[in-house]
Amino acid sequence: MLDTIYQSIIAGNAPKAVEGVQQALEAGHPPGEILNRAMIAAMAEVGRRFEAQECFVPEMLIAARAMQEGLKVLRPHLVAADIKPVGKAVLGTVKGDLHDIGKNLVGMMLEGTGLEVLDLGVDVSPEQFVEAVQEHRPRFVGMSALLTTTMPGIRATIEALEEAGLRDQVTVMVGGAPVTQQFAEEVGADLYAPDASSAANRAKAALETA
Ligand code: B1M
Repeated sequence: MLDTIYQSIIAGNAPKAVEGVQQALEAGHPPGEILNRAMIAAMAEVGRRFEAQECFVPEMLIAARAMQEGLKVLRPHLVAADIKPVGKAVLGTVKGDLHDIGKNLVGMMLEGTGLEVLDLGVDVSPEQFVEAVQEHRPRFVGMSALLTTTMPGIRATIEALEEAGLRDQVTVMVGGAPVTQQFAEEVGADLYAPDASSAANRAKAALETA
């Protein structure tokens, strides 16, 4: 069953991926297992094939769409429904970067900790992050970058928050495939997380020590 989801995502077959997720949930597979063992594993395989030039951008795009459709079904099962917001998080993929699958997962997992997540989407400029912080006064600002060329957007956003006098009021969390703990420290982020579940755990820990 998990293999059906895995193969459907790689093949970019969204209806079959959705059906697979529904069936796996009905069969009692834990949502985290469906996510990690079938869905994230499929995207990792798509990435490997792309690197090996065994598939190209269109295939990557339809695989991503199948993953997103499957995630819509899985989402309510990943997010605990009855948790009241313990604070707000503004989240976005940095300027010039259109990758949002990982960011969306991080958003869902943060919601699972009880945070209210304000998702600014993709291609978010430093100015848009600053405006959102001014408007919503969140506890966390989360930035995702998937391209080495867009990683400088994280530093630029932290600098823009400093210039606006907002840096001390927020906990900045960063992540994305090319982002590392070392990079996070270099640009002055508060938290780095390698994946969505550790993003949630680190946000939770930060809330508990506040
Ligand atoms: Co793109 N792409 N892509 N792509 N793409 C990568 C990132 C790449 C590594 C593929 C490769 O070459 N092997 C490569 C980047 C190389 C580099 O910079 N080093 C690449 C490239 C080159 C490109 C284009 C330039 C291709 C082109 O047009 N020639 C182009 C750029 C477009 C742009 O953004 N301006 C492009 C386009 C695309 C698509 C649009 C086709 C599609 C994105 C669709 C979408 O997101 N809606 C796409 C995809 C799907 C990928 C790969 C295959 C998969 C990314 C993904 O969704 N992974 C990717 C290869 C790979 O990563 N192996 C690749 C699954 C997701 C669950 O993982 O996003 O890493 P990830 O998120 C994780 C963690 O990183 C972390 O938690 C998440 C969940 O566990 N995390 C955070 C993420 N954000 C976080 C934030 C946090 C904390 C943790 O705190 C706030």
